Formats: sequence, structure tokens, C-alpha cells
Amino acid sequence: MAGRRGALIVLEGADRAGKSTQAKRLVEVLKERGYPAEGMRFPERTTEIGRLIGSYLEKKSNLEDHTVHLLFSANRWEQVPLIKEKLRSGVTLVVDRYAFSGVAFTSSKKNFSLHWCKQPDVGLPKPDLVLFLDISPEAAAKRGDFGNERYETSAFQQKVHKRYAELMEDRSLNWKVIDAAQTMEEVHSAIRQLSEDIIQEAKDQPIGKL
Ligand code: DGP
Ligand code: NA
Ligand code: NA
Repeated sequence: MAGRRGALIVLEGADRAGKSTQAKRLVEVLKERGYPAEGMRFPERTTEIGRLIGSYLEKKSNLEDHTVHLLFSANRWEQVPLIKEKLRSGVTLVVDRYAFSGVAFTSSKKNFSLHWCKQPDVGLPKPDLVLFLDISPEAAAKRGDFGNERYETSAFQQKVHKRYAELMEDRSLNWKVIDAAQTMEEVHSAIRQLSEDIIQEAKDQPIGKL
């Protein structure tokens, strides 16, 4: 049948959960198994908006909190034409962070409601699968020091972890929780199985909207 699309698979989690490593490995293995697959990540720091975000995260500049929230969202929206084009051409996208990072991180700041934080991302392509790499803030801290970027403190990461738990209550999304304290290989095989299943399920379905 014509028009079989790829799946939109998102990896989420607090910093140090192993998302980037797992995302790369998942793309490699899907390709080996004959599924066209590509990686994508947010923030995408190479665009003009992404450079503003990068400088903010590296603490080289300060931005007002609402403003930076909207920039992160804009950084996702600017990739939407590419996301749709890839999915429609049959490529499965493995995305390292998406709108849920946006909501979990900004709503961990003072005076930001989940409701307000969600609005700018309403209408983005809806992931077919959201893999939450779950690691306790304590176990994440044991993986070595956080870096020096903004948000990389254990107090903030604990708040982020709680916010993700609230986001996972949304049953309109296909959240799967993976115990990220397992070995790299165990985590990989869990997410590979879920991904192969969703590629089969998503291929004849329209792309949804957040
Ligand atoms: P990474 O490149 O995956 O290490 O992400 C950079 C940092 O930015 C990380 O601490 C998570 C945070 N982040 C990712 N997306 C968003 C977002 O949309 N909004 C906010 N406020 N922070 C985000
Ligand atoms: Na980081
Ligand atoms: Na990462």
C-alpha cells in the first residue's frame, strides 16, 4: 500500500537517564533490521533560534523565562516541515526530547502552570510512542557530576522528575516507562521491542496532533 509512514518515537527523561546514547543505538539497530530510521534532537542548537537557546543553556546569556519557553517551542515548530516530510517518506524518527521536556523543565520554575506550558506546543505532530527513561534523581546523581549547564542541579532535576510523573497521567499519549537503572543492553532491548511494535502499528495511521 502506498503512503506507509514512519513512526514518531520520542525519548524523554531527566538529564543523565541515558537518552542520547539510547537514541543513537536505537537508530543504528533499526537500520540494521531494515527500517529506515533517523535521529533528531531538541533543542536543535544549530539553527538561529537554537543558537539563542544554546547560549542561554551555557549561561552565556540570560533570557526571560516565558521567552525562553517560547523559543524552545519555536525550535520544535521550525522542524515540523522536516518531521512531516520524513515520516511521510517512510522514515521512522527517533527524537531525543520533545514537547514534554519543554513542559517538565519550564513548569519546574516558579509560577508556571502545566496548562500554560503546554499551549505553545499544541498542534505539533503527536508521537506514536513516548519512551520515558526513568531514573531516580539519586541514581542519576551517581552517574557522575552534572555538567555546568543551566538546570543541571539535583534540586531542579528532582522537580523535573515530578513534573514528568504528572505528564504521564495523560492517557491520550502512548507513554512507556523504562527502568533506566538497568544495563544499557537491557534498556536497549526494551526500547527496541516497543519501537518495532509501534512501527508496525503506526504505518497505516494518520499523523496525529498534540
Ligand atoms: P540536552 O541537549 O538534551 O542536554 O538538553 C538541554 C537542556 O535543556 C536539558 O537540561 C533539558 C532542557 N530542555 C530541553 N528542552 C527544553 C524545553 O523545551 N524547555 C526548557 N525550559 N528546557 C528544555
Ligand atoms: Na544536558
Ligand atoms: Na542527552
